[in-house]
Amino acid sequence: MKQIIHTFVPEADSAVWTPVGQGNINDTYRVDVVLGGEQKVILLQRLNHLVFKDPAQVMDNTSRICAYLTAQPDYPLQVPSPILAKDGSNLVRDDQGNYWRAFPFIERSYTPDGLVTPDIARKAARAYGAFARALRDFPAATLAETIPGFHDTDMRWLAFLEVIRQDPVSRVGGVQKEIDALFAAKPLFDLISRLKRSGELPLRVSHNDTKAGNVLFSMDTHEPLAVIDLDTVMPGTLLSDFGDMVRTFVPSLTENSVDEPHLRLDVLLALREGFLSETGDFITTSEQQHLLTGGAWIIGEQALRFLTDWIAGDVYYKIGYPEHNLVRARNQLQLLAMVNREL
Ligand code: GN1
Ligand code: MG
Repeated sequence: MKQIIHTFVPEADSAVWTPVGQGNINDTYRVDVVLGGEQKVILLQRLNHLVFKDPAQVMDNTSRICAYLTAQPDYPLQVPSPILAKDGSNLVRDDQGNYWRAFPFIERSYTPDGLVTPDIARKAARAYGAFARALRDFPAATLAETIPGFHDTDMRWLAFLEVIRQDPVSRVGGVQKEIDALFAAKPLFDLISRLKRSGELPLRVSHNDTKAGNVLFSMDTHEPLAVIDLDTVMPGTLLSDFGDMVRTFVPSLTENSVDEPHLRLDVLLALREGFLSETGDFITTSEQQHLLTGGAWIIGEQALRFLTDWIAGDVYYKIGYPEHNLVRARNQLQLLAMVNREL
């Protein structure tokens, strides 16, 4: 750790690091360093290169997006651009082959955790909307796909069928009900594919991880300070970003809960209002009309992803206990049923 910290802050006299965040993929640390008597804080992160197979590509996307946002005079949020190592690179490899990058640590900030209020939801959706707005003329197709086929549900469907066929750890027998529920969601996935193919959903810069935890808020004003976690910024559709907000903000319980969540309609309305306040004047009618379909799609796709990982033997998501992926898959399926019933 000391060696890595030193490549990003060569003059550091001493450093203390503490794990932060609850990401399922990367490992994140707050690092407090002392530099000639002065305190400095950076955010150090190990990028999971089993998930992001081309870490340099991730950093290239991130740097381009940060530079573009920084150059937009009316982008209302801070842009935490990567800190360069002493050799000028934005990515450092350690002796074990791990990849590390660093960002400025935004002090007196927090990410909303647990149940967010309609007010926080509205503000977060406005922040993601501002992000989409600032990037609306960015040439989306020139960004790398840091995880190929990330929201290509057709591709994820084929992977699901394949893992069911292989049943590598004999779990298929125990989840027939869940598998059936996903088959029932196939028409929804097909509808999204049709909308993408027809061009009704234009290709846009998409954040792809628009949960509450990826907006930094000020402890003082409780206003958004920055949109963070640009690893999955890729060419995509606007629907998946709104959809992931619906998936993560609207339920009364998190994706890790064993109890049945309910939908909070006041939060849904707040999300819509916040997002459209920034995007309403440039998105297409079809995008507007299908915002809720985006919610159902991303919830269904997340159920598909968790169930695939459960059947595969927990190879992708970090798990906290043996049944974690199954619990998450069931939770998302309950949510999907509720969205279909109530919205
Ligand atoms: C992963 O690591 P985290 O929590 O930011 C995943 C998201 C999922 C989420 C589900 C690169 O995000 O797509 O929606 O878990 N990120 C990746 O909790 O797969
Ligand atoms: Mg993430």
